[in-house]
Amino acid sequence: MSQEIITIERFILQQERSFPGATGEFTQLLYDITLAAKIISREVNKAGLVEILGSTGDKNIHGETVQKLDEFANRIIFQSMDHTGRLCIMGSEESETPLLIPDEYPTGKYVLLFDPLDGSSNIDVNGSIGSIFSIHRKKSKTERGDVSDLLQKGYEQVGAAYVIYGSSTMLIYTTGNGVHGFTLDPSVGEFLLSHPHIEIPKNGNIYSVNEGNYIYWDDKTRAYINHLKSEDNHSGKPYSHRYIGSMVADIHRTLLNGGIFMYPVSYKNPDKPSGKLRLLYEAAPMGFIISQAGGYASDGHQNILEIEPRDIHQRTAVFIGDKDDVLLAEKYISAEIEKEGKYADKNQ
Ligand code: AHM
Ligand code: MG
Repeated sequence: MSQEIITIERFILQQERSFPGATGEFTQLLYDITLAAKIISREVNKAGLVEILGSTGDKNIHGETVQKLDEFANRIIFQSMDHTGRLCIMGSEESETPLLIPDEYPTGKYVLLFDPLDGSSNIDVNGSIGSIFSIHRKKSKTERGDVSDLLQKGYEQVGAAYVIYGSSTMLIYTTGNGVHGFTLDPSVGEFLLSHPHIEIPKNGNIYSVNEGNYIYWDDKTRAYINHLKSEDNHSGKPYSHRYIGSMVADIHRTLLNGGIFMYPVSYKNPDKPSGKLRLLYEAAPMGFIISQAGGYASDGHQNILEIEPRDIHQRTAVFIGDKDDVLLAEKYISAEIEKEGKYADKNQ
């Protein structure tokens, strides 16, 4: 007997039924995200045809001005959500200031933060890219929301999702009740359940980091990464290294194969050491998803979901993946290993 086909709509509705008080608004919000994802996926798949259809700023064969894909994705997500009455405010990695719901539309009780097209430097080489979404409840008392609605801790998320535009387009989401994955069947234009109840495998031995930044890391970060590359780690053999340079794709692999993804603090500018990834649009939603799959997300010192955001574009260091790997990273970064006298690293 062939496997039952479950569309994302059916799955989300089934999940909603397990919450007796649910109004359906949240379900609709998730569904709005899937619609935006399908439209972006269609455009991303055309990116290789740029020679034929025209590059950014050009007029294409239809006489339309071709947009940068990240600007296009930003606009599509905003326009898919602004009029629905489900959101009170939005925030995007691409927009410096909060995105307000236009006056002519009603507002609702949810808040959406998103990175419309992450890893966009991969577009020109046909590499995988993604979109990331984080959903909170409205906190402020004002009708149209304010920045306090955006500045919520990762723990307060009620949902998070990412879409990977890879060899297939997949959507992975959590509402705090496990992590589920859907693959877009382009022939019917539907996301179909392909990965129910994803759990990050234990003891994967892959590490993912931009090692070109080695000279900008501190000794603790180097010591941890050297440990993974040594035979002293739990697996008894060096971890394999994989790095796409697209957070969604690197974390997607980590979710399915285990191991750890990192973007540590850089001391390139020693007066202003900094992580690269954005807390609200990247680290917190991916951290929520990985935690729901049995993994853990840290900035090297504390759970990413516990960080109190101060700025909507705040950056953070990221260590995310298998719980044991990330906890060990925390031990190195917080210098506990050093204190235990285990810091000497023969590979350094
Ligand atoms: P972006 O939001 O400008 O696309 O940058 C975020 C991306 C992540 O997807 C990826 O993990 C990281 O930047 C790669 O950075 P680097 O090229 O420094 O390794
Ligand atoms: Mg990004």
